[in-house]
Amino acid sequence: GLFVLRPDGWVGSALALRMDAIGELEGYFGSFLRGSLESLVAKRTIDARGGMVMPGGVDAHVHLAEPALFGKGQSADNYETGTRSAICGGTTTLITFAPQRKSEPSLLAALEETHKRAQDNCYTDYSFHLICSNAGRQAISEFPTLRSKGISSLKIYMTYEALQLKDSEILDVLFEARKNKIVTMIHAENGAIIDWTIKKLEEKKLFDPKYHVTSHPPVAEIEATYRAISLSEFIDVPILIVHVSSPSAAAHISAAQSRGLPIYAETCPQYLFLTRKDLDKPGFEGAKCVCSPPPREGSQDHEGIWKGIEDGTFTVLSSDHCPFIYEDTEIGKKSVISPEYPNGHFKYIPNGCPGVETRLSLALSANRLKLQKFVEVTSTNAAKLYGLYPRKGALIPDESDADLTIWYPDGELGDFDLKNESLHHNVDYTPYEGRTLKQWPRYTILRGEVVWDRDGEGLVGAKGYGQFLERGVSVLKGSVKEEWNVEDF
Ligand code: DUC
Ligand code: ZN
Ligand code: ZN
Ligand code: ZN
Repeated sequence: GLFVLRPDGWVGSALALRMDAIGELEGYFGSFLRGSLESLVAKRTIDARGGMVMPGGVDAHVHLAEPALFGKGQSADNYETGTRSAICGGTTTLITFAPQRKSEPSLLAALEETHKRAQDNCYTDYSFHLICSNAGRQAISEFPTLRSKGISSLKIYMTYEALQLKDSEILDVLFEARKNKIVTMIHAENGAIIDWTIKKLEEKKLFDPKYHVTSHPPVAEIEATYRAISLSEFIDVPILIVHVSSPSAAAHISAAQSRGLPIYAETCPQYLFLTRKDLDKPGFEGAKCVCSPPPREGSQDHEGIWKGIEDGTFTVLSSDHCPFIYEDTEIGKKSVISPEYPNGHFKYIPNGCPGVETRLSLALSANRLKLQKFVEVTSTNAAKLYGLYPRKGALIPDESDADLTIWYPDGELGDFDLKNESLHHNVDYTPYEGRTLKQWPRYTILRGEVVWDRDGEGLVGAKGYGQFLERGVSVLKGSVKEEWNVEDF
């Protein structure tokens, strides 16, 4: 559809717009649109004078309909409910995971299975990162085929029995990823430190949810982050460290970047807004905020992560939406409660928090980032790193889809308290219940269609409108390597 815009406000799908940076927008409208509007014929006009218009959010870390691999439990959101939740919060593109089981040698099989789950069910556009947990010969030999099917990224784990790769297997993956221009995402926590600490806590009969934090100490993340950087440097290949929670881990990343290495990093709202105290609640309540890595100590850690976003250490701010129903005693977080463990046992609590719908609003309401930086880390950079740019993450004439999020200017909406009942995921809680927000998207637009109209009917998108996106290679500087001199290996 064609939209029309008014000066100082808005953007239309068929129009030429260049906007990596919201900061450029006002000037742009001023010079480009003024005077040219009258000639446009539109199906619909939205007056967004004074509003903030941004490319739709790109959330590159979302778990939907995955089998239980991080503890017990089962994903609360499928492709329908997860993508629905996303558009209501201003996100128009998701990159979710296609998980390979250790017992399954093929990555392509995992890809096909995941396609079936998503097909015709999505409200957002979408793609997949393959989770590689069996890095045997077959999986490795499939990298070129993955590329031909539009997949240009993988995730691997340095922890979790069901997923963990040995360092030698990580090298196998990185070596082949380099040849195929694939970006490897790494869950960097030292599995042995975690397992050892869990054993010690169990010996002392310490099972409450808060011990999840004790069992995932910062040093586990710091050590694994440094090791991942070393392995990447050895192979000379780009990696992205996912869900970084600890400023000391971020310091290793920043030092590596200063040496010119293609090390990218991601953080998530839980590391900006939650602390270990959110897990230290009476009874089982703390289970709501069990995720890995866990929320850290307090405001100093939050400050360190915000600074890392501001100074460019972090490339992307993703949700790591990994949803589990709290009250469900069969497959939800409460499935780990038993007569033996009346407050549950932390090691069985499924790891993950919901957050695909609240990511943009939380970050924008914090009023901390320059708008340009906000757009970069929540949309543009993910599109660039994962091969979706400039179709996504930007508004460039003839090249970008008309994916937009429109916000009221600061203060116009007034403060309001976040309530789970206003969200659209299939989860019975949000870790951010009761938090005061200042921003919520007024409209979300996907390929020229309004899919979220906050002050109108709310959700107006259609299930199945979302399309699978074939991705190319990263366009971030230094992230695609030239051929090696083969004698080097
Ligand atoms: N890692 C994730 O990326 N998501 C949820 C749990 C985990 O450990
Ligand atoms: Zn992870
Ligand atoms: Zn994890
Ligand atoms: Zn995750």
